[in-house]
Amino acid sequence: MNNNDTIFALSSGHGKSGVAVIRISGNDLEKFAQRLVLPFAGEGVRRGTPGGSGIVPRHAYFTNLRDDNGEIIDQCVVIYFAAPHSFTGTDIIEIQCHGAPAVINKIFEFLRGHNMRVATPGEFSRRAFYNGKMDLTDVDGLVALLDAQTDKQRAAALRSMMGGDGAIYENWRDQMLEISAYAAAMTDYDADDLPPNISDIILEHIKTLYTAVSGVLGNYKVSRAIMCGINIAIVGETNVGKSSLFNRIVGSARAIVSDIPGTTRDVVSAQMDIDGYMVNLSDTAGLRDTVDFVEKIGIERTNTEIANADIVLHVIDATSSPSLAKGRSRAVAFREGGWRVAPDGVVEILIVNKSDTIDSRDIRGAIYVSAKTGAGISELMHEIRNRIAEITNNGESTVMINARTYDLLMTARDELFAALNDFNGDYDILSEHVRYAADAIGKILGTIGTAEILDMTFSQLCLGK
Ligand SMILES: Nc1nc2c(ncn2[C@@H]2O[C@H](COP(=O)(O)OP(=O)(O)O)[C@@H](O)[C@H]2O)c(=O)[nH]1
Ligand SMILES: [Mg+2]
Repeated sequence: MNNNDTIFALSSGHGKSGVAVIRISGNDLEKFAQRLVLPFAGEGVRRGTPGGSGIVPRHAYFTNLRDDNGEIIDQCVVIYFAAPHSFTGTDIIEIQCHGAPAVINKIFEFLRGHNMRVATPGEFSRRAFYNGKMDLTDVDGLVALLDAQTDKQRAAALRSMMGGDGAIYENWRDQMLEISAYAAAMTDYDADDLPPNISDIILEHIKTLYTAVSGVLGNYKVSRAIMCGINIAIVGETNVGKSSLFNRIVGSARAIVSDIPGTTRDVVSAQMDIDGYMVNLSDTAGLRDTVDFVEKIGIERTNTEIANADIVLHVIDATSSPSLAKGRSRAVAFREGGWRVAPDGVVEILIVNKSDTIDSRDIRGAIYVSAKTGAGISELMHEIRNRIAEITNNGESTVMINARTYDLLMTARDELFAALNDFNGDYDILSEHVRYAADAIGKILGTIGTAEILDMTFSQLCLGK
């Protein structure tokens, strides 16, 4: 891969569409851009050439795009972006053509004939990164934005892509480097020549940074819930109506509904958008003692689902007295351990299903629904919405954290902790710890980077990005 190559890619989606966008990135594209829009003999550029002979950057030219034999390939809009004012920081030409595969292929063939090659996935962003147009948190944001399915995902990704997260990290890193350098320099001075409370000042500053890093790490669960989705598992004994409830909630018949106990042996899940949040709802195998091998696997999976759940919908059967008794004692346990939060911290909503068959509503804190008639479902949805709002801090914006940044933040936090905790008057050691913390933050930004991290980040991008 050569950074001086002229590369091109289809930046819009594949398949038939009204308009397709082909992007070209290279070092000196002005002449070629002119070649695309300037008139052939006897033919003016149809619109938009504001006098003069040179091509005007960032100006939309409507043109008959011709191949080298003078044949018209398509009518296109061509825009030229001069370096460094482009997405990649290189010269860029954007061709907006009709979105037919035949047109796109023909333009590709034409570009290849001009010594250009197809870009690898993420190569445009890689150039933007190397040219200082984006840091790695911006690229992470872009990756997440292209994957965004819900409004909250879009908003969080966009903030990261537009440099919101990068600015926070940049600020921390600058402070850390400054402290580290200052501490290192102190060993050159006599204690008498330094301000008397200098160690307090430095330690206080490190403590502030430690608190800030810890705070962002504390939001990891929120960030994960927004970006990966909130996991909601429907659990309960067999035949209580879990699959029926799942179908009610999803609004489509994706789960198997039957009155033979143990029908739902595997985990069935659906993704939904609730208030802009991505929700992964899963229907699980009923929890009961069984000798059936396949069902046992299903139950094991159910337990995994519960372990990964942010919210558990615990379903009780109104037609079964043992089930109701269980619900009653569960409700009491909740009230003792904190309202509707199970002892292990997972939010649990207690649901009495088949309420169409009974009149009493005596389990305090339970939501009575009927998957059959739909009664109580809107109340349940309201409850789910409230719990989601709690889990996500009401959608308050937080730094977007992924697995990569999480590990590096942990390293930074641990180094700052060590700097504070191990301090025995040796400023060299303190300086080292803070320096390592700064390096970890530098890796988040990509200021300090290994080829593997870069490859992993950019390879998540599609062609044309
Ligand atoms: N009367 C009544 N029957 C229900 C209701 N929900 C489910 N059922 C019935 O209960 C049986 C078990 O339902 P299913 O959803 O397969 O339960 P699961 O084993 O917990 O997934 C089926 O015969 C359903 O028709 C309900 O709200 N009211
Ligand atoms: Mg089922």
